[in-house]
Amino acid sequence: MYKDLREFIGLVDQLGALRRIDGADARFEVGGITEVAAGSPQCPALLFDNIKGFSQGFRIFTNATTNVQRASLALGLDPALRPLDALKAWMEKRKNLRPLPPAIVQNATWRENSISGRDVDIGRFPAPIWHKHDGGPFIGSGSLVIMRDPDTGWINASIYRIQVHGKNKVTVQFDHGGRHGAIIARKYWDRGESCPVAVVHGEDPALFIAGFEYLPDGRSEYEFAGSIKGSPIEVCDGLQTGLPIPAHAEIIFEGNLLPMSEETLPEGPFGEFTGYYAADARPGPVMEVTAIYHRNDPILLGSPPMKPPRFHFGLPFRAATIWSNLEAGGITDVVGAWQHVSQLMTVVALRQRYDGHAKRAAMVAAAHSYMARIVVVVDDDVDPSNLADVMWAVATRCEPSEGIDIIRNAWSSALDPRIAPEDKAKGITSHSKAVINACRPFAWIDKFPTPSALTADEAREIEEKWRKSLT
Ligand SMILES: Cc1cc2nc3c(=O)[nH]c(=O)nc-3n(C[C@H](O)[C@H](O)[C@H](O)COP(=O)(O)O)c2cc1C
Ligand SMILES: [Mn+2]
Repeated sequence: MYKDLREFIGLVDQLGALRRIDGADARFEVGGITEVAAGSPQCPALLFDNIKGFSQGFRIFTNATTNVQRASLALGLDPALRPLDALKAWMEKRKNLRPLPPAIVQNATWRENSISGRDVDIGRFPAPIWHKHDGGPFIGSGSLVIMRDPDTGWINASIYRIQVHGKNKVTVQFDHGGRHGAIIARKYWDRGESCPVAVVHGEDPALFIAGFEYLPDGRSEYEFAGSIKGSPIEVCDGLQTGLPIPAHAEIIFEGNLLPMSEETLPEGPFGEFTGYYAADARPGPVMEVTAIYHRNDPILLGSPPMKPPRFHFGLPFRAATIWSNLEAGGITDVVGAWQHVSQLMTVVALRQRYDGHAKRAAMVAAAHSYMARIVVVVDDDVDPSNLADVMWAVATRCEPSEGIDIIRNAWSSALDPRIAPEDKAKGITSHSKAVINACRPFAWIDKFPTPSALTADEAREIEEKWRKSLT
């Protein structure tokens, strides 16, 4: 398995999935090229160099894990797996992961260059303005924020976006007060102290994935990433904060997150994963950067949110969690789960065994579908990862007057573009979910017209046998 981001980029190149882009402008162009590439059928990963106005070698890597192949690669799975098989493999692997603590090492590659005090200048690094109405450059779009709980010593390492506000100031954005980073920072602030923090840019892709996972309080993303890789993440203490920092990461900021009662700066707006700007600029917590370290020719891992279906991860990781939840809840015969529209639509496929089986699964899936207004259940002959197949089932097996239920006041967020401004102002962040039963009606399942197309297995057999003629 890859050791760090550089080795991962090497593997992507070997797969023929890397494109090198020279001379792009960090203002809109890096973001624009990333968006176009992410929406193209090949969906290549991109390595930007000679970025306008920045030193040669100061690079940005985007679309790291935006398709199934590279998301699988990052998880240590066979990149040739088909979408649903890859998600199933991840679901099974994730179930058996045991936390693997990081290993402390004495030397970090980011020590190659150290800058501190007055010499700190974030402006040397190519922070893109990703979309045209963004409030400024965001150096952290897929970067990790490291903090230590002052009571327990627990290390949290998650992804929160980082906006640049000057030579030595950035803001860190917590979507809500329940984010682990927000909980930890508040503990320091309530004592009238600043919160020591490190921002890790250009991290190992396993850490990028771990930083997105919902882990329980007290569990470290480092341990999760180590277990994905089957070997501990190597960390080295930050010189100023003493925080453990991944030794092979590319660029590190160390500093303090100031109490919001002391200072805030306008954070955002920032184009979101829904494909909209959810909010205007709001006061955000400020990190004073006291030291920067970086590898020679550093690479920033950029992961801007983009209009769906483009998403940070080509495998819908949260659908894997829903699939596990269904199994853990005793719902048998689930053959697949998937999310489309960048998590805004959930699909479960199952082999119906009894009346009510499909709705039982749908309700569990709906309960766990963050921000998704649409939840669909399909029979086991439908591939939930194939949106055309899913819509075929919806259009031919669901009688809307019988098969659609509305669940009100369900889980969404302040990022939801369809919550009315007056309601948002009142703090309303819930929405309704349409649960669509697109399974054949159980009562007359045997009389339902027989599908005319090949089964998935039959289609695969034909593909194997006739591959040469077909490609
Ligand atoms: C590329 C990317 C960017 C993200 N940006 C933010 C962000 O700016 N703010 C935020 O609160 N969550 C953001 N998230 C989601 C969190 O990283 C995710 O929910 C994580 O589980 C939170 O970790 P925590 O439970 O340790 O707080 C982002 C996720 C990804 C993959
Ligand atoms: Mn966490």
